[in-house]
Amino acid sequence: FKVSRVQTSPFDGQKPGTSGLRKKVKVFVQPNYLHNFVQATFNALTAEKVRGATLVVSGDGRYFSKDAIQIITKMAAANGVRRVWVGQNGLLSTPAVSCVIRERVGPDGSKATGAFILTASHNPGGPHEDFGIKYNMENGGPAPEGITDKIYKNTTTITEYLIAEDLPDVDISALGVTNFTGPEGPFDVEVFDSATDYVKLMKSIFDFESIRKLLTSPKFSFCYDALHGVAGAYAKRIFVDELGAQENSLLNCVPKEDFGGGHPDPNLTYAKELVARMGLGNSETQGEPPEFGAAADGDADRNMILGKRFFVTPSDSVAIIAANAVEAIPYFSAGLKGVARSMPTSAALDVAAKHLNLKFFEVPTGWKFFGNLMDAGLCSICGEESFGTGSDHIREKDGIWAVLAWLSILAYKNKDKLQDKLVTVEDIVRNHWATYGRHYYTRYDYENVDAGAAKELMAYLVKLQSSLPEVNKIVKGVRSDVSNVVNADEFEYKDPVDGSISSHQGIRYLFEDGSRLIFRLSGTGSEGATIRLYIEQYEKDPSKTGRLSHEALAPLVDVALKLSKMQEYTGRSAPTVIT
Ligand code: VG1
Ligand code: CO
Repeated sequence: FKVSRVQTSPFDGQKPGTSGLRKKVKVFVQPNYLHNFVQATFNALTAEKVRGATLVVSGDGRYFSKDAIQIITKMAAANGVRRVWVGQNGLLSTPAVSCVIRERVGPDGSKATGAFILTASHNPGGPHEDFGIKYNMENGGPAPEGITDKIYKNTTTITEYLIAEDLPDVDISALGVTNFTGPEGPFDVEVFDSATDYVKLMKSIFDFESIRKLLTSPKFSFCYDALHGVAGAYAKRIFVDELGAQENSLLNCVPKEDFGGGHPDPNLTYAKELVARMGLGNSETQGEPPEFGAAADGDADRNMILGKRFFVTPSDSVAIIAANAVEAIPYFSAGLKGVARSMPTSAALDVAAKHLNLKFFEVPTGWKFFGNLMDAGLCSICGEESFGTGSDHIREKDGIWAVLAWLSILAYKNKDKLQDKLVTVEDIVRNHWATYGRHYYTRYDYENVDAGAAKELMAYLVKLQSSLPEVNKIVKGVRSDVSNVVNADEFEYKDPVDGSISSHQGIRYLFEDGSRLIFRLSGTGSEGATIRLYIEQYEKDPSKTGRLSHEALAPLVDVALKLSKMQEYTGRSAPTVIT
């Protein structure tokens, strides 16, 4: 093939957010739009590192992925990349990409140096919805801010990109290696099985035999909903073939370019079918719900864990996994190095870490900050309130890993006892609350708010936060039964490993009784602004941990809405989604 240099000019707004660049498909399909971002990334990595590299290119299979894979492959060839690895049909979950970078060895002994992941995660897909792209580094984790800032800077000054226009399209549905020759020598594209490496890694972490006993016991029943995301490419292999679950326990496990028209976000609002099956929500269920249910997002890095008629908050989930990991999961049997959560995630993990005498870290939202801690051997398990949970087995959050972690805990709690009464998901959570106290928790999302209005609201909160007497006057005026705000700030993080500083990571109002209100702007949307409001209240008294969450939190919700003048600024009387 030949290398062409194509003249181009910058596009506005190619700034990677919390997790890569996400835009409407109609934005991505503009001539040169994807090309500019990819070349800006190559330039940020430097030509020296790109030349000879082995790159993974795949994603959640959403609309435009197949075209994007061909474009990126041609650009990689032209930029001197040695080989490109593609999951069959372009499918690799985000955690599987991380696994492939870290674990896979090619037929010729090669190892990957990085990856383009093609996904907009939990955002809907299809010609009128979102596409996304992000770059992951040689440790398997998202590019750090130093790199994403460089990528963005490059997109604002770009004048040309390199592409091998005459390179034929590669058939990504067929396994195998295709060899090409360019001006600098050989270039290969290898299409490999999407699941093999990931399944192997899971089997090295968990005791599949004990999970299999649980899943095949007549006492237990199971349900998994992939919401037509890429998790479907792993679910049958792992849950049915390896672990013996019934085939009909899989819902929506055929990956689709538009996620079947749904919103591939595993929460109580969007995972409707699963929620109904589990006997939650208003819908009528047919028959007895399963004992355990779980769902994934589009790229399968998120998870929602449900028991029979019972919802586990993600903040509780990571705390419970951390508290039980050493006993229940072979990978952790030697002990945990430490645990970490993102700032808006509830303090349930903090309390568990204290009891267990573990190192603990609080990082900004987004997975990129956990990786440094893990690379430095400081953190084994981490999580976010946004249905993200994971460990140092890879450098991304991992939806199926979280399900296997829960199944391991259930298997452990029920070992030798499967003939008696089952210890359920709900039992495990209530026991945890009885030991550690409960963090009542909810998140309100105001999606697609006018960007200017959202900025004003945040600016107002930053200003207000500097005068605690004024804050407390408002708080007491709304609810006299809510405790005082004793601290407020804009969260800033200094990475303990490399010393880098990330500021403006959300506004915190911290109350005397441990309650917290947090406000931040989303960095993953593709249109307008999304305001997130996180509300948390700690209850230590075991006799008070069984309340309904929305009732327990009602006073704080009231305070949050008045304090932020939410309706005044946004014109919204209710959030778009409550999780
Ligand atoms: C959201 C979540 C954050 C998560 C990020 C990526 O970011 O709040 O916790 O890490 O999505 O998840 P934001 O900036 O919109 O609040 V995913 O599953 O999109 O890779
Ligand atoms: Co995701």
